[in-house]
Amino acid sequence: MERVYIGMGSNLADPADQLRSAVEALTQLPESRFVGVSAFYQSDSLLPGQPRYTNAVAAIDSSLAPLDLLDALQAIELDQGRERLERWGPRTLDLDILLFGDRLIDEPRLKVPHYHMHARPFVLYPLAELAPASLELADGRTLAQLLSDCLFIGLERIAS
Ligand code: A4P
Ligand code: MG
Repeated sequence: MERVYIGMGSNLADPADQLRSAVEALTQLPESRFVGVSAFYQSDSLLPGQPRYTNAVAAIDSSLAPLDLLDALQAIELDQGRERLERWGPRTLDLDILLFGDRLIDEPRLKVPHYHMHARPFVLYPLAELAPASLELADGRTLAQLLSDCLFIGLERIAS
């Protein structure tokens, strides 16, 4: 079993409800044990002209192979009505594998750690609720250092 952190985001069709359904689906994953979920956080989209996002991070322990987990997460996205009309478009549900144990994965379909996670407050703050502050994420920088480096702009913590 390896500890896996999953980033969740939604900005369509009642985002908080989408995240709650996603959490329910994560508890049903094969060969995996659900560990926990952060609070939900709201913030403006990085791309202008889109509704605000609700984001959270979940932790699971899993013995699935990384690509099998990716398949399972994409099935959950589709199940919750995700349509890939345009890259970076608004979405009912986005599930990203942030970290998979301490693996570095560089495959066409899967890059881990997830790119840009180390600079995104809507990933780092919820992650910090679940992971140790001493966790090393990028070029030797810890979660604690990355949090103090990232700009905290308009991130609103809401009940989950
Ligand atoms: N893929 C590669 N690595 C991974 C990974 N670690 N986890 C591949 C999951 N998937 C991974 O993803 C495209 C492909 O990435 C997948 O087929 C998979 O094989 P996608 O979910 O279809 O595309 P996307 O989400 O539109 O692209 P991307 O690059 O994930 O978008 P971002 O960077 O997540 O940007 N603002 C706020 N406040 N909160 C947000 O969550 N999200 C975005 C989307 C923009 N602005 C936002 C937020
Ligand atoms: Mg994605």
